[in-house]
Amino acid sequence: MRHVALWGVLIVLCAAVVSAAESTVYDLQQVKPDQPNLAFCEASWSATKPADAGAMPDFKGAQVYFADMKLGNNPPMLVAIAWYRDTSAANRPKVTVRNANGQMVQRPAPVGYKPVVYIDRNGDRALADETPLEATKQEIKGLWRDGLATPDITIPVKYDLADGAEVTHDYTFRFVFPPGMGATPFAYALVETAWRGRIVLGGRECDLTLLDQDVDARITSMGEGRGDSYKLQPADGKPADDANGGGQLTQYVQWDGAYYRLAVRPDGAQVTVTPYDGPLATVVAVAQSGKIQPMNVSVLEFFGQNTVAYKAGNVSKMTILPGKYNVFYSLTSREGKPAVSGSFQSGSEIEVKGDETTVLKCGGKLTLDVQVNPVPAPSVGPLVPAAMSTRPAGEMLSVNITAKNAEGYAFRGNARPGVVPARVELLDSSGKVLATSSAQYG
Ligand SMILES: [Ca+2]
Ligand SMILES: [Ca+2]
Repeated sequence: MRHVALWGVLIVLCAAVVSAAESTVYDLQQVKPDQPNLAFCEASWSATKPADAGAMPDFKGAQVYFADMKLGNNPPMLVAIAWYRDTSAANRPKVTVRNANGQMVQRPAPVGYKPVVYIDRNGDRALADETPLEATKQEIKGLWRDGLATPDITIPVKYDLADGAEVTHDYTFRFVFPPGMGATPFAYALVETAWRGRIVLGGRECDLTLLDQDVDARITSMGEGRGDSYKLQPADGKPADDANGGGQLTQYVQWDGAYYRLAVRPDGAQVTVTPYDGPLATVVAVAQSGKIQPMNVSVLEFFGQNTVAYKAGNVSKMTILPGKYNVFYSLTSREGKPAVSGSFQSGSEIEVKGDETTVLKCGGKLTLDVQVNPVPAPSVGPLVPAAMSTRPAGEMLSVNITAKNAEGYAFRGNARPGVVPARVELLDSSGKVLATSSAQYG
């Protein structure tokens, strides 16, 4: 009996040692992103000055929006963007619009704006004492030639870590204003601070980069909030099998077909990697459908709160973490003739369970729901050319075609050269065809 008891203790000890050894902590370093990291500033912008704000500059009739930006554990930092109208031709941004003949042409926006940013760097809630940061024309390679941007802004950011320690990092970003952007109650930033380090996943070295996508100077994954983003690049340059090389940061990432938990310290300077060894769910993908057979599932992608799983090639089977997912998949003809392809996404979440097999039927007969609605006059937004804002409401129509198969998967769009398509025509009251569109499905 003594022996049995001793074995029990030894087994428990060994198990504790093994699972502790599985987690590896890596330090990451601050770097500048390789490509522009355009981020949407999640702060709430309001035209109302906060009640506790101190002395303000003379904004001279500009449209002003205020926000309290929260960076790391810093106290909220008061920021104002003052939009000054600017009608001088030289400063009006060029926008690309469609002319009456349907050609895309460049012309100056009707009104330009000169945004000026004020940041309460000394934390006294006053902006009159701060140096204004004027946005000037800047080409941002990979994004645009003609937008506006402030100079770089570097703010020391404090973090209270879970172990009681406190660290401070410099956080650098620029407010950026895409071409043609009008006075808007929101802001984009180009975040110049990223975190990078070499980690080992399944015996392979790769470089992990973490990017702040909501301009709060914290790195969080989906489930903890909106989710920042990551990139994984193998050090040997050989792409991994069945991996997400990047995207929205989730608790678990897929690499060479296995899953790893990435626990990122909120300041981004450290990550703990733990291989996932719990139960997996099996998904069998069956391409079934109508007139054109046989079909292959060529891409299968699962989007969940905890992970995103991806597989390309001839996908007939996949193992993924248990959970709820939206599914995206592509079908192609097995023989390649006629060239057939289609991309689809699930209309609702599916749930897959550990140690169980779920059969996913991709394809099937479709039912169509066609909705035509007048498009309201677009507001002048960052991605809507300013010249389009002069269109009256009702001049444009939107046509939404939703198609679902018997399994509830929604049709998104496809292309199939060589086959007579189903055709959708949009007619006015006199029967004149205003527009046509085609949709096909096999
Ligand atoms: Ca101040
Ligand atoms: Ca963030």
